[in-house]
Amino acid sequence: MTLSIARETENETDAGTPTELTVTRLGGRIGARIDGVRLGADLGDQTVAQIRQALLRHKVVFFRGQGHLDDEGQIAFAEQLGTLTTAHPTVNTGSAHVLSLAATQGMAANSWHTDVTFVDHVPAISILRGVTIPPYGGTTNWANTVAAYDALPRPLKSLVDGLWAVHTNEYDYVADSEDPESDGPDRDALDRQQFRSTYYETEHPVVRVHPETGERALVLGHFVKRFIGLNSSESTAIFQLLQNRVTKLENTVRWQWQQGDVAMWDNRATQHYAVADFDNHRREVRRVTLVGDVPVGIDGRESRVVVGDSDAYTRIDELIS
Ligand SMILES: O=C(O)CCC(=O)C(=O)O
Ligand SMILES: [Fe+2]
Repeated sequence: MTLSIARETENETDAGTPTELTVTRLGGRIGARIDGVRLGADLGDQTVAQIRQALLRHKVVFFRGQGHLDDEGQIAFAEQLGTLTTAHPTVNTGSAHVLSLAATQGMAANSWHTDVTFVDHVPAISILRGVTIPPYGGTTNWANTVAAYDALPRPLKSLVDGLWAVHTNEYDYVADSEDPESDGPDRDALDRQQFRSTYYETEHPVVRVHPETGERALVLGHFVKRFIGLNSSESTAIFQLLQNRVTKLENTVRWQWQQGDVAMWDNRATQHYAVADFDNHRREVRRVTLVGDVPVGIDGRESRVVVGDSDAYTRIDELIS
């Protein structure tokens, strides 16, 4: 099958015709805005292929003006790109597939992470819809973990190429908090308890080979507990060193949300961080995720579950039956 290539512009002067999908780069290493498409069901194979191609290339893509979408529309769009996971392995969202992240007092996602890396089938793609956007702040940042790997000097590549990490959902929310004493309003505390209600632990290679592009990406983020074979102080030092590489500003893009925006990221090639700088304003974004492959390291070895059965989350039973 031949795919028609989405027209790509380096700047916003080349707007294209209204019906034509255009991809406008937002930075040298990550991020593009896609215009000219109204998201929803029945986009057609060609449009879906163009969106996927832009996503694989730019790692995170943004769509403005999708305020017509409700949960069903978001799901219908997502299903054209893959199989939906359930909303979350542990958090009861009241919805089969949609995870609502609503906050008036900061949020739990203001720390660099890749979504749900504590299971083996790490989601491939996350699609986030801006429902209620505060008057200021509340931006989200993404970092390109393929570019971060590529930019490593040879000695650091040698270090990570054979390194494995243990990921768990026992993420320490107060570890990086500006005010750990006052952290944890009741609602948040409840969410965190639920987040950890079932314990998951999975070993992933620190460098995975992307199943669609063949690129090498770093698999890190805040669910990393330690590195296999290193003690905790060595783990902390190496983790910090590598995270500093991933989150270098040149490697990131920052999105200023408007209501009705949709952000879609390749969760196999990015980390992200939502900035909790919107005071007591309301902010709600809603997320769906698509089932991903089990990561594979450079030597062909697959990630390994240590604790927890996430088959219901990744709906593996339904996929193979
Ligand atoms: O609130 C946001 O912008 C992002 C939250 C997040 O980490 C996610 O949706 O996976
Ligand atoms: Fe996230």
